[in-house]
Amino acid sequence: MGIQMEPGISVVIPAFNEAGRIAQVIKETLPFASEVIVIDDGSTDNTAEVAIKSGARVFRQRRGGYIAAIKHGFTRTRQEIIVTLDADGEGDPADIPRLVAPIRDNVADVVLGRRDFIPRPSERLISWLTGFVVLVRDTGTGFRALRRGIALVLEIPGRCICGTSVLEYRKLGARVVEVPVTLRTLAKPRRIAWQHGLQCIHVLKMLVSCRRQSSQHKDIMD
Ligand SMILES: Nc1nc2c(ncn2[C@@H]2O[C@H](COP(=O)(O)OP(=O)(O)OP(=O)(O)O)[C@@H](O)[C@H]2O)c(=O)[nH]1
Ligand SMILES: [Mg+2]
Repeated sequence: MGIQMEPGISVVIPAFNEAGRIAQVIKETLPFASEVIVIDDGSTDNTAEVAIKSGARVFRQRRGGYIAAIKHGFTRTRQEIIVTLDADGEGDPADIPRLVAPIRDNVADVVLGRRDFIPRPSERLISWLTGFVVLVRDTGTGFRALRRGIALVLEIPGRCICGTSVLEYRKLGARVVEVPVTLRTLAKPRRIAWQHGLQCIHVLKMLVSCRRQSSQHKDIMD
């Protein structure tokens, strides 16, 4: 019998104008990954050059935003477990082994890095809304591990990943767990998430369709 190999890890880092921070993030990530993939989302600084020099596989795209960047990254991966990590250094790559452990132990298909403090009230509101169907406290985290097979079929509707992504995992029947992760304080102002107003509407629409689906399912079972 051959030796059973542990599945490898592809880390996908979406990056928009992160030349000042990306080198450190890649350096800290490499020891925990089989490959580090950076999607440069139309940066106007030298994010891509810095990322290449730091040892990442880099792909450039026209500015498409966070969701387009991670979805592009998923298609470039070569390993069975994918981790997404923000390029601004807020997540600590040293948490990657704890994040992938539930997938390796086959108790989860998606693992969300739950931040000890969820910064925006709008994110807390969205997680409260989705809490009616999925028990996840932090639905807006950018630090997650997921099976490649799931990542490649995700649509992620909406303006951002908050709320809608967890509802989609549920729709796909994925086992989702949360693992606490460390949030590092950054010396940059927090972006105002204007898109969360519209995101609430997307989340509400998905919640309604989830409820409809589960009541249809109940009818069939009755
Ligand atoms: N803001 C922004 N970030 C992008 C875009 N495309 C990719 N990114 C990357 O997506 C990640 C998350 O973006 P952030 O601006 O840190 O989002 P956030 O963590 O919700 O916002 P902050 O709380 O301000 O850090 C970072 O790695 C960005 O470099 C884009 O179009 N806009
Ligand atoms: Mg950030």
